[in-house]
Amino acid sequence: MINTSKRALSLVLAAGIGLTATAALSTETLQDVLKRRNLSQQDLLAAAKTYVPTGKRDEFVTFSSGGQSGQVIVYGVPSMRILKYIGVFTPEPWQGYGYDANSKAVLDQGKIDGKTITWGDTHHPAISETNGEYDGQFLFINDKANPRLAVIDLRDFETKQIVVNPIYKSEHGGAFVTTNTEYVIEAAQYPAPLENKKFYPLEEMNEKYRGGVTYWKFDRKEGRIVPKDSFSFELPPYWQDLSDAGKGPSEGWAFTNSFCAERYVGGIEKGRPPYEAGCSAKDTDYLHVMNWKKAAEVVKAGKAKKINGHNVIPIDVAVKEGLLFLVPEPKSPHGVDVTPDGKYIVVGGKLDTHASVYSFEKIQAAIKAGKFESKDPYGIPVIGMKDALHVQVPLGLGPLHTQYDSKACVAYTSLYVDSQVAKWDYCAGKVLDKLSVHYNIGHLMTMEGDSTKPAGKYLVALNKLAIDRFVPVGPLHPQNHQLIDISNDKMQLLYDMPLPLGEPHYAVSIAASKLKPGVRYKVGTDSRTDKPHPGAVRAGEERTEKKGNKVTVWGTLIRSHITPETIEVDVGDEVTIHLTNLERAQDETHGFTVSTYNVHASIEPGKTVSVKFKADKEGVYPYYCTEFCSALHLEMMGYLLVKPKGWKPTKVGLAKGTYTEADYKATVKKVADTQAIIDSVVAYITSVNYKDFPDVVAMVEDAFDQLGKTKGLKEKHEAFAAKKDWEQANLWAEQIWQYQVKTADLGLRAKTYLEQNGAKKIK
Ligand code: K7E
Ligand code: CUA
Repeated sequence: MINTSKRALSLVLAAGIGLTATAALSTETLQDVLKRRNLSQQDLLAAAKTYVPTGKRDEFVTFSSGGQSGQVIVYGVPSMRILKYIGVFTPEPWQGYGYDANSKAVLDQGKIDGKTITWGDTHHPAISETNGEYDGQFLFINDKANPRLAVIDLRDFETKQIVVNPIYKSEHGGAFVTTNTEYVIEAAQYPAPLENKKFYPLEEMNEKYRGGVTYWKFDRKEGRIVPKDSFSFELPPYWQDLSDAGKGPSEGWAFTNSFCAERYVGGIEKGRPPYEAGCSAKDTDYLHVMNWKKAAEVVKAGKAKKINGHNVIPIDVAVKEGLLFLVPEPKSPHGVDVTPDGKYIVVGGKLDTHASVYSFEKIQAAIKAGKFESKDPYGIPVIGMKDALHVQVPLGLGPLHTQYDSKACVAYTSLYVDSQVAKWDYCAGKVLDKLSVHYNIGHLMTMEGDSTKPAGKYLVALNKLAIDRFVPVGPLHPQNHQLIDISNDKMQLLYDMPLPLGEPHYAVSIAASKLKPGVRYKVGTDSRTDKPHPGAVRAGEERTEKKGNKVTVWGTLIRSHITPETIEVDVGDEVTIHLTNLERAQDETHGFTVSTYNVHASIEPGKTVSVKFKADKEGVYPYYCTEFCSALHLEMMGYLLVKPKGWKPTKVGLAKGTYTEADYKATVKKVADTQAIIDSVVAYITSVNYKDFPDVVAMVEDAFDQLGKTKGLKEKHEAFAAKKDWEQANLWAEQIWQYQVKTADLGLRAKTYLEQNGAKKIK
């Protein structure tokens, strides 16, 4: 114990002296390194474009779908350094997601027909927008396998809500937001009956199976989707795919492409050609053009019907009200992407070599003139392709998704079959450049490339296959995100980043300066509801109560102890432990687990979290803090004692340690010496303009908080010393030193920060 303490103090002191890196200066030149590592000038150029020096930060933050992991992956551009995995549809132990009661409540919103689903197939993240620009407030992401949509708050990067689509069985085309995030758009993929659990045979595909597009109403103030104010279009079974909302002149409208407008039903087992043949036989499918603003009014006017309690606009109502039109699009298309100015809609024809650029103006003119070439079998007016097209541009094989540059009229389209990115001009209709990627690119993404103000600079190719790009790790390869420089006329491939967590279909990037996440919660916050947690307590209010077989603990965490340190229950009790992290310093997270009870919580500064379990096994179970939070982190623990039925104590009093007066005096001296260090640090901090540095102010507050806890302890150890109880005297003095160490630790951190950030002397 004493040795550990000494080491802790020397650590603290070392930090104070401010040990600088004094490694011998390298005598190697840049040329030497290029030679030794077999790098070319071109490599060096690429490295210079991606390298973010130690201590510096990325210019953009990317939110990538985590594919089958059901999570979101956050990384920086251009460094491609992974910053976080956000637990969304799948439990994530580090964050306690699915292992504490509060986050479980979020995952439980995603139950379907009462069934817990612990994974998701995430495809498309979307950042909330204001006037068509990314505002950095919220992130949405879909689950294709189980038709669900999640809301992540970018104030703390936590999942707050999961909504289940009430009428679909799959959901590929989400999430896409309208220009002011009034709605989050989500399209079905595989047609199915819209009524829950209704069975119809495949022979009734055309009559009873339906597709659709859902508009989830988003309440920005609450930061939650409002299911009762949301609605869907009932659509023919055309396998609706991706969507994009109009902007500028096309605001109020949205576009959803589709494939398998053939409505084909495969049946290899019956000797019928498979879906792949029957779904791609015809030359065109349908782009769906929808007036969502007017649709919302139609729903308000009570013209929607309810299916499974959800507002659905029947096809005939949508046609009658002029909400829905079709335009042919070639051929088994995939992406649909509105240009930043909102004038054009670009569709990639997977099996066609062209990108088709539709003109919103022409579409509107045809609608106004009532100029339709036909009606589809469901009575939806079809606008002639020629009447809607601005231009078709031959790009290459397998065009899929399109993203935009900050330069006017410049677009980038992924060519899946060619494994290339095509840079082209959608106004003039010509190809500008092509770059090979590795291999089979799906989506691609430019910085803020979905918004009305793309930032250009970088493009990420989200490739489907990695094949030989990385050190082999078995038959399952990582995914490959390739970073490309698009700031010049010619694109340059810069960097390969393996992503080993699932297949991220799509990603979105935002300027890092637009994100303003907090570093601490208001003390006692349930981060999943953003409301005060009923189980929160302040220091000194900790308690344990037992009512019948229910034991509730109101506890706290602060460096380096958990209060309480003992929890006694009877076997079979239902245990709820509420824990509040009382820290205010940045990054002082504590974790909490109880041996073998499968609970875990991550409790960041200010947060309150509950864990619940049934103490169904008698015995002794240590609980402890799982984040290395301080020098005495390993001591941050306690015991859960699960007593057998009818147990009676057999021994009174805990074993005594052996301490002498000399031990006590040594500790008292140590306390005095440490106080001198603290005083010198305080003298430094208060001699400079520390109040101009909010991070330092928080550290200083926390430091004084820690020091404040020593109040009364001096009297306490002196009283025990007077009674010659050297153990209690020594340990209470030692406890003062514990608080001092934490104070000194914070103080020195503040001092270093001030020195490195140019604090100025004040008079
Ligand atoms: Cu093209 Cu799901 Cu957007 Cu995969 S999707 S690539
Ligand atoms: Cu708290 Cu480790």
